[in-house]
Amino acid sequence: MNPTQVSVIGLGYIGLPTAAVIASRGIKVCGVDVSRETIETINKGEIHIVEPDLDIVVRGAVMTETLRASLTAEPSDVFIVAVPTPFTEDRQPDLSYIESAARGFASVLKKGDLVILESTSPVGATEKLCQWIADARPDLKLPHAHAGDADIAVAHCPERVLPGYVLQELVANDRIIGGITPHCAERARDLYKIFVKGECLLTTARTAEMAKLTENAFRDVNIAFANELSLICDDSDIDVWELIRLANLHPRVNILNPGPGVGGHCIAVDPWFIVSSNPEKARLIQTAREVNDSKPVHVVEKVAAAADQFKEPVIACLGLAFKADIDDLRESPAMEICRELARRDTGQVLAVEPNISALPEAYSAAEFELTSLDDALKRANVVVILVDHAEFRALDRSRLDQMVTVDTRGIL
Ligand code: SAJ
Repeated sequence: MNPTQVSVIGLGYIGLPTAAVIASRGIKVCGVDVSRETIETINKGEIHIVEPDLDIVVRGAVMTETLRASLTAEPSDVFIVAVPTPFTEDRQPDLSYIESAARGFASVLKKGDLVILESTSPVGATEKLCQWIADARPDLKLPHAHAGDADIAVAHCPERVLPGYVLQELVANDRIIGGITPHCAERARDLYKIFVKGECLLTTARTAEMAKLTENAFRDVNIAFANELSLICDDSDIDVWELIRLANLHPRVNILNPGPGVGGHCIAVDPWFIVSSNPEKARLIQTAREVNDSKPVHVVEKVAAAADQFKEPVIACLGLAFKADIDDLRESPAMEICRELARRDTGQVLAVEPNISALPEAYSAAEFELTSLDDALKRANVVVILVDHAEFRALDRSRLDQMVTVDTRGIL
């Protein structure tokens, strides 16, 4: 039987599309967020993030009154938690957003409800979530302590969608569903079956937590390999892009792309959750993180050397987002590089980011100018490709003829 109402806690890059897709299946969805601005935007049928086609789905769901956003949690049959899980300064997982989300909806929980944690989490976080709920609601039996006769079902179902393809992947991807008990996993599967066309694979909460971390650590290690190659090639006067193209012709070799570093809120963060839980054994995973984190410094040095050729260097940095065709600046190496170039006084730094109209507040003190592609190309003598956005891939190469270029994405 379909739930009467689903609540999605956290209306960011994962929560909002999830809420909208469930609402598009005719189920009433209450989206909960701590930001009044986000709530007001969504309730107008608009969105606060860039994700292809999401605006259409949200507008449709709000107009048909299946989706509503609110600052406070309401009674529902299902609560999906999709809040951030950053790390602290010493690279330990920070679960405070999950804890405060749990305290926020615990008061409206009733017997028979299902709670799903979608946020990427270190192993053991779903059990902690159970305990936070139990602390707030001693009248309810949670499955970590009452396997046989729990009042609430709790499961971890990590999100696995790729920014830029979220709406397709939410429906098409297989889902790993880890229950605190097998019954919890079955309850969560019934929910996902409403909108997921991929397979729903049931396991324990701990395995599901580790599976998500493993997927992102796998990608991080592979990108680190490509980034390490790019550093070696720079020293050996070899074109890394040509090298990788040739090596990838081998039937069992598939090297990823080097870049300016690894950004985003997932791959640059999640491997640390494995490292922090077992630093002695997670040696390769830690080294990969360090290789990828060191890449922006190498790019800055390369750009500084290029700028040195000019008396008055004007550096156009193309792209600020953490990857192509999105607006997300979180942990973006491009942003880090622009800021460092400006900080070092390497020259005048112009940044071009076609997916944003202004720098978000957190970056408003940045010492560089945000401008259009046309303006930047008119003024610059050094051009740095930091993101392979469609606008830059389509650039007429002859416009760069008179300039020194540093291409971190291999698009020129
Ligand atoms: N990058 C490279 N070279 C590559 C591929 C990526 O430098 O060959 C860089 C990107 O430019 C970006 C970073 O890595 O800065 C991460 O980009 P991504 O496209 O690899 O991944 P995300 O962070 O957008 O999404 C990942 C996905 N995980 C995997 O592919 C294993 C996605 O499926 C997850 O849902 C998401 O993390 C998440 O939320 O965890």
